[in-house]
Amino acid sequence: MDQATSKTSFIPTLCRMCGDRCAITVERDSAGRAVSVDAFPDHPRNRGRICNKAGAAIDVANHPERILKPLRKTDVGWCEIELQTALDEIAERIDSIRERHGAKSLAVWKGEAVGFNQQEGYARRFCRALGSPNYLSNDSMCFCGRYIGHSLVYGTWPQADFRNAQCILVWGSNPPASHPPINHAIMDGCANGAKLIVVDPRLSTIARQADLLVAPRPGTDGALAWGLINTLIANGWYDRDFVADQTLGFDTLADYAAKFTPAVVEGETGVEAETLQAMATMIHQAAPRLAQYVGCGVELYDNGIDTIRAIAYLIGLSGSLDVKGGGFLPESLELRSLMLEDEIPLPGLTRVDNDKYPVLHDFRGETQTIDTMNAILTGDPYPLKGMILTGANPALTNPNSPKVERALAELELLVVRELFMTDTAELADYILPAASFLERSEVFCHSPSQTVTLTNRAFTIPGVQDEYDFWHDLAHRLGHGEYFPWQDEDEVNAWLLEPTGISVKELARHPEGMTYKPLRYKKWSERPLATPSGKVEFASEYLQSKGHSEIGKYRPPYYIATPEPDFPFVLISGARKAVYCHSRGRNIPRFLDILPGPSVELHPDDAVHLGVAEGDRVVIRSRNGQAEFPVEVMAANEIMPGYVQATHGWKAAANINLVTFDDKPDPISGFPTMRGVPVRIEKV
Ligand SMILES: Nc1nc2c(c(=O)[nH]1)N[C@H]1C(S)=C(S)[C@@H](COP(=O)(O)OP(=O)(O)OC[C@H]3O[C@@H](n4cnc5c(=O)[nH]c(N)nc54)[C@H](O)[C@@H]3O)O[C@H]1N2
Ligand SMILES: Nc1nc2c(c(=O)[nH]1)N[C@H]1C(S)=C(S)[C@@H](COP(=O)(O)OP(=O)(O)OC[C@H]3O[C@@H](n4cnc5c(=O)[nH]c(N)nc54)[C@H](O)[C@@H]3O)O[C@H]1N2
Ligand code: SF4
Ligand SMILES: [Mo]
Repeated sequence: MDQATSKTSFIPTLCRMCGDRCAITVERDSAGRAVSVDAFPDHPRNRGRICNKAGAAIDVANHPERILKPLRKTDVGWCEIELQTALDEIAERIDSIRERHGAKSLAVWKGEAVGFNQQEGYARRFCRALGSPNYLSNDSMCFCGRYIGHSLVYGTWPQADFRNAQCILVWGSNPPASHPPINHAIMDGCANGAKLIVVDPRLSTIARQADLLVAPRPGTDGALAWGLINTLIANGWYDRDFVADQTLGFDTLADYAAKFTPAVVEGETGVEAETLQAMATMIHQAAPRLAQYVGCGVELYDNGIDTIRAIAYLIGLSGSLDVKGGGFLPESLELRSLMLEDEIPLPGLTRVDNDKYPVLHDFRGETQTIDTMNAILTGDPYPLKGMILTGANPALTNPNSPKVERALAELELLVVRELFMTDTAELADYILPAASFLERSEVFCHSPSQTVTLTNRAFTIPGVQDEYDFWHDLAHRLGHGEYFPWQDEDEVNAWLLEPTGISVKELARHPEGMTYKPLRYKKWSERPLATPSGKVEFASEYLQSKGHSEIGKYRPPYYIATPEPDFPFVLISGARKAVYCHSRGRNIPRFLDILPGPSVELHPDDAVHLGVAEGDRVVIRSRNGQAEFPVEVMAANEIMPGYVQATHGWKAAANINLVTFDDKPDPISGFPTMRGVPVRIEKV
């Protein structure tokens, strides 16, 4: 590491061991090495608290297995090459593919680990500059479902104002493991008097804290949400003025909801009438101070978007849109955009997913990764030949891993930017050493608090490029230098900030973040929402025009609609644990101390029937494939009989995505069925 100084220094920045971006301080020793991480005392995101993953940023940065030299695959294995040579060769091969197959035959894939906004912006910008419509990301199965589901109704995703709420309603999320700062906000809200309702088929950590725990059968939350809508409307427990003035489609909503009587809801979800009534009563009593949060627990079913739409309606009905303690509509900072969507519109270019998901494309401008795998293998609708992938490990994280591996191996050119040798990197033609988040500097907006913060580079390693330097150098080699005119990320930061009136210098003086706009509520009374009509759209003509139902109707999830008798159990995959992020961190000793290995969670009755005890190995088999896990026998109230849970990200036989499949997607977003997978459990 360079930047050696004579003394120890402390660099404030934002953590990115997960996406939550808590404010931290990194201690750098006199040799320029990052040696410890502590909480930055005063930032609205985390208010001086960090989780047990943050400290491991140091272990990642200084890890002995880090890739520090570019690697080229040869017949006899990996061979180290110079960075400039690697970039020259990659550029030549991209050029050759582009000449033979056109720019659209190239794709860029950005994963969860590099983050969103600015880092995503570089990847998107490069892809556009190249002239390809095929920008791919982990958002093919994360976040977009919730973003689209809410945006269809409100124009954006309202942010739950937990601390000022009177009722907090959490669906399919376990923030103590997945979003510690959100958990702190929820706990603060509860300490301030809010009641907490958690909807989760498992007794998760947050579910244990709930005043009311609601456990529907997995994938049936839509029916529960419609039951609530029906109860609220039937009792007159909704905000009539808000509904009359600000919404469209209430009658359609009310007509459809009427079907969801308590008996129908119970039949579909298993949630009893009294629980439904208690939930509706708590929502009514708290309204409009209802802070609702939807996690990725409901997103990865084949009915995900419509479920999320149905849940989202509760914000409008309770009149909690953009009120204190409700669903806040953040205002953004007018940063410049890196996207190049206006400059390079790419008219007439079909995406390699055959434009199958126009709603995903309209809202997110990305190609569905699931269909991209098929396109690579079949050449339909056209051949995809080259890919640059950064910050992702889809060989473990996308469903149907064997197919993902086959597809990525089929590419004529795969370039992977990585810190470590991963299952995906193994498939590459070139692996380029990537900077960790401590080696980058970017402008970051935290929208719920409307603050902007500059992240600071804690150190750099010679020869290890940050994301910007990489895209810059490659773009210049390919004749697109005009789109990457800035020398480094510091210059990008200045350019992005220019229209805002906030300078980099000023921002650097405020590691606690600068408020860019004071929080204001009920902005819908002054200006239209970002929906086509400017109103809250309970019914969406736009969605109807794309061939979908105008309201978020309930469809039972795949495993209920299409039972597979040979696979009597139902797998819910991916519940987050307090350490690890997806496939990351399995080489970090302090994480392995906390959670040494994978497990599949089983109900005790199921364990008895299967004749297995704690620690026994079982095979989890679906019609797609199989994985092998040690058993974790849960308490009877922790998981429903007949359902099993296994977290993703483990390698080899414990990769649960050997079991998940990719052929039953949500029809609106293309999100795969990562939960609600029919499986069989067999003792090894
Ligand atoms: N430590 C750690 N933190 C992370 C991550 C990580 O890998 N590790 N990943 C990050 C990322 S990218 C994401 S997207 C978030 C995701 O984090 P969350 O949004 O919190 O989602 P999950 O942890 O996947 O699932 C939360 C809960 O959903 C429940 N669930 C499953 N099916 C259903 C259902 O049908 N209905 C309901 N109501 N609940 C259901 C599960 O039982 C589980 O308890 O976490 C982020 N934070
Ligand atoms: N079965 C199942 N599968 C799931 C899920 C589930 O719930 N169930 N959840 C899904 C969700 S929500 C998501 S978001 C995806 C995430 O899936 P991915 O986007 O594949 O994320 P990771 O597995 O974290 O892979 C990130 C890779 O980037 C590398 N890396 C770390 N830091 C950096 C960096 O700074 N720069 C670069 N260039 N690389 C870096 C890491 O070493 C790691 O190999 O997984 C999904 N997969
Ligand atoms: S929750 Fe933990 S890992 Fe995530 S950003 Fe905050 S401190 Fe880092
Ligand atoms: Mo995610």
